[in-house]
Amino acid sequence: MKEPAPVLEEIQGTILWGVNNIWTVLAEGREYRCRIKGKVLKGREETYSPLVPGDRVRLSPVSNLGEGLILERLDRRNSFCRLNSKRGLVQILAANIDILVCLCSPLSPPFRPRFIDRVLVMAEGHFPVLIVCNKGDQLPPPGPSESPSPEDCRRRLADFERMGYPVLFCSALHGEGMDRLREALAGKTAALVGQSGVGKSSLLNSLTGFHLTTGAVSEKHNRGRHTTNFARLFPWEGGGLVDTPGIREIGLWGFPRRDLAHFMRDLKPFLGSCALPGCLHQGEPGCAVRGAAEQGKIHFDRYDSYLRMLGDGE
Ligand SMILES: Nc1nc2c(ncn2[C@@H]2O[C@H](COP(=O)(O)OP(=O)(O)OP(=O)(O)O)[C@@H](O)[C@H]2O)c(=O)[nH]1
Ligand SMILES: [Mg+2]
Ligand SMILES: [Zn+2]
Repeated sequence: MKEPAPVLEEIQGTILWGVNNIWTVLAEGREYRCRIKGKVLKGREETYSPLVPGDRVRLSPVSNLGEGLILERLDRRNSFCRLNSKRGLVQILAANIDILVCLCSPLSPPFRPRFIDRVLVMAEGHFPVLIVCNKGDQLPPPGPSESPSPEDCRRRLADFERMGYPVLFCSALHGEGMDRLREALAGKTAALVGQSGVGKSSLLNSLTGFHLTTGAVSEKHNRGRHTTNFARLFPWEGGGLVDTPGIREIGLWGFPRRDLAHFMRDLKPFLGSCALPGCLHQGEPGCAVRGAAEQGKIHFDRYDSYLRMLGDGE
């Protein structure tokens, strides 16, 4: 008589990455290649993908060969997401993170403070952000400079620091600043986000000694080539690092636009002082936020960034 198949017990694990609906899950010290049971998970239909790196799942091993079936996604503690307004879809890049590393570079690709503004808004109240300026070798030494752009990058990063966001300078290629970064991230689950070409994969390689593919910034357009095409969590130093694909735009999502100013730390101190209740700070009479921007108490670019984000809709 045939013996009944052993019943393998359900276990919990963490999604590392997924391609073509095959998910690699780390559970009890072992990697399982998994499909989703019934191919559907309860969840939001407007997102790109039912699971993302960092998601905790319940799975049932189906063999002793490291294969499994995902039965359920456990509730997320947090997630970093953006609206892809062209496609009208929400892209979640990572879930259950301890810290978000917003990576930028001074020259190639060019420094884009408005990108950072958007990352900070999406993170506010959910998890801390560490701003990392990679390619420090492209920065001239501090002080008067011939080229205004990298100097402006330093100044703007100092502004973010004054708002309470830690800023680190480093070079993934040359190794400067990497010890401090390692110290800041060890033991945590960190997601690295930024435009294509800022050096997310290079930074991960430098921290871990891995050999992820990196791609030269296009000389013609001075932008990255979208070398990394899916997000992946790498366990590291008792925590993990999530490498993500480069993002061109961050559409805001998940809160009413009238609350936007509450997600901008430098605007917040002025919010109670506008003359009109429900002021959206777009030029209403007696607006304390606009007044502060005109007096230089808020960087005018940040105020302008606010107006643009407000114009995103919803
Ligand atoms: N000069 C300089 N170049 C760097 C540094 N770090 C990375 N690069 C280069 O920048 C280019 C882009 O690096 P990647 O690591 O592929 O960038 P990425 O952010 O992962 O890009 P995507 O995967 O496209 O989002 C590569 O040619 C790297 O060698 C650095 O510290 N200094
Ligand atoms: Mg990459
Ligand atoms: Zn106002």
